[in-house]
Amino acid sequence: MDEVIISRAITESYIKDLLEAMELDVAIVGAGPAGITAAYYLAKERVKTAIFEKKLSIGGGIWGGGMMFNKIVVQPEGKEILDEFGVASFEYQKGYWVASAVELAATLCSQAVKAGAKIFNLVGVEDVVIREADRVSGLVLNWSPVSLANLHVDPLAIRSTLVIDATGHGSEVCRLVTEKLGGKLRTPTGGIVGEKSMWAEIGETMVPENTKEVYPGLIVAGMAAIAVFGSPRMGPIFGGMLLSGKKAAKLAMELLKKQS
Ligand code: 48F
Repeated sequence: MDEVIISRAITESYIKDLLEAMELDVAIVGAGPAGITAAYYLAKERVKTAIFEKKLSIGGGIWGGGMMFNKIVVQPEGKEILDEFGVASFEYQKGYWVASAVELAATLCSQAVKAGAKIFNLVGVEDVVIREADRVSGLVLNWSPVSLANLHVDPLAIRSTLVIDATGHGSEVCRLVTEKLGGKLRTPTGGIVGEKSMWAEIGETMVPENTKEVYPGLIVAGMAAIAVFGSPRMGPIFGGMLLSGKKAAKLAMELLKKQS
């Protein structure tokens, strides 16, 4: 085996994927449960999609389950998605299904990639590209070690018809739009309302409900949608995240159809 051939194989195939990802239908920011589920449903329908994840690992808050007990709970609607992905679960009590956080994270990731989604880990989104009518039209990317080491390195950009903010509690893309552009989101205040304290029942209902196009070209999903619309957090019940990812994909496909 030749070291240089190994190195060429890695760099050439990575660059090929990156070049392909420079013009996307849907760019997803954040590889938590909402982002990966959205990528899976989009890729399954042959929509050109990629996820940019700033961390080394894929799966966001799934791995830690509840307070590092690596199990997660879903409600019956969420259980249907677990079944679709082939994630094992058991009914703990009527309406409460338990699954392994490790199996969920690994399976979501595997199924999304097999469906055709590209995942770029260690890549942080530090800004958006903006076009006429203040439409989000792409992402500004940099290696996350660049920001961790506080290095002065300019980013690169990709174009995308739609962007999904699936960055979790920080709702980072929406925050960029409000703070940098002074953009008005389609929320009651026009800004990020801010996540409320825990109420699992309401929080779970509101995750898919809040999954909307919140600014032209920008859909918000998962915990980011809770923060943006000011709903309560729900803790380690994950069905709402999966349903939100599925809804974000459906909404993106409807918007893409309208544009074509
Ligand atoms: O936090 P995260 O898992 O978001 P989610 O999909 O799911 C929320 C649940 O995990 C949990 C919960 C369930 O009840 O409350 O919190 O809404 O995943 C978000 C991912 O986005 C990445 C971050 O590292 C994480 O993996 N991320 C955040 N900001 C950026 C980013 C950024 N600027 N660029 C790239 N990735």
